[in-house]
Amino acid sequence: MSKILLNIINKSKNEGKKLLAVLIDPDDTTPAKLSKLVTDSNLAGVDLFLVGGSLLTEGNIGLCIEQIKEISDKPVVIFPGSVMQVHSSADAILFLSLISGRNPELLIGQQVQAAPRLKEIDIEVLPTAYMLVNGGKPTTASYISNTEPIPHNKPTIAACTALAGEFLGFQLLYLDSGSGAELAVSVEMIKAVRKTISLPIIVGGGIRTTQQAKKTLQAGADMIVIGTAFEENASLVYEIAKAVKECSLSKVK
Ligand code: 1GP
Repeated sequence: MSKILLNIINKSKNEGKKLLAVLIDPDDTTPAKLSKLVTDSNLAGVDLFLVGGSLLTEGNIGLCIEQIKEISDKPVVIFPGSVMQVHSSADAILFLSLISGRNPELLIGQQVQAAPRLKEIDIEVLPTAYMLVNGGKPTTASYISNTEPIPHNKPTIAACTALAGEFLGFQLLYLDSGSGAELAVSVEMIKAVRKTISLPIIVGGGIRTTQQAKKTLQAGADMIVIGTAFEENASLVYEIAKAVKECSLSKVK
């Protein structure tokens, strides 16, 4: 299996180039909204698209990926809420294990079911240690996963969990306070995790402003993921993408 995207992410991290991912939940979009967001994202210079959701009801992930690919040549990566979201039209999948939780189904159960299908369709598999962090209110992710998120003000728990993920051999670490979180992952928590591990760190959940995006990247995130704020206002992608580039430049200097 290829490692194209993983190599790009690692190279970006080593060069201090920060990345912006736009999250699209197939349930929360329409063809017209998606077309605008993908077009704006392309023009703004985002790095990749994530597609998926903790719970999909009406949205069709396959159609959504295909529509993105008609407009953009940026990588499209599945961010799966369950094994049902595996789809062959994507470039890659975040192969998540929910290591902040103690639900065996999301630590290894779904992965066993997905593995033979992933081998068959041959998309890039990105082994990702996924950690849910309390974002101030229950999110679909915390409810559906039936797990307790890491308390918002416990950076040490996050750092120890992340280190265990690195020792277990995951290639990426994703700190997420859940879609639409009131509180984004704190600067203190990101710094503690950054100090402890050397894996690329992805941070998402509740990032709505340029300032928050910058704070998150300056604290040590290598990639940020934004969904809700762009669903509400696609044009925001221009200023956030600019801020991400500025953070990259300041790191390179
Ligand atoms: C959720 O990290 C993502 O899993 C993005 O969250 O929708 O709050 O931007 P938002």
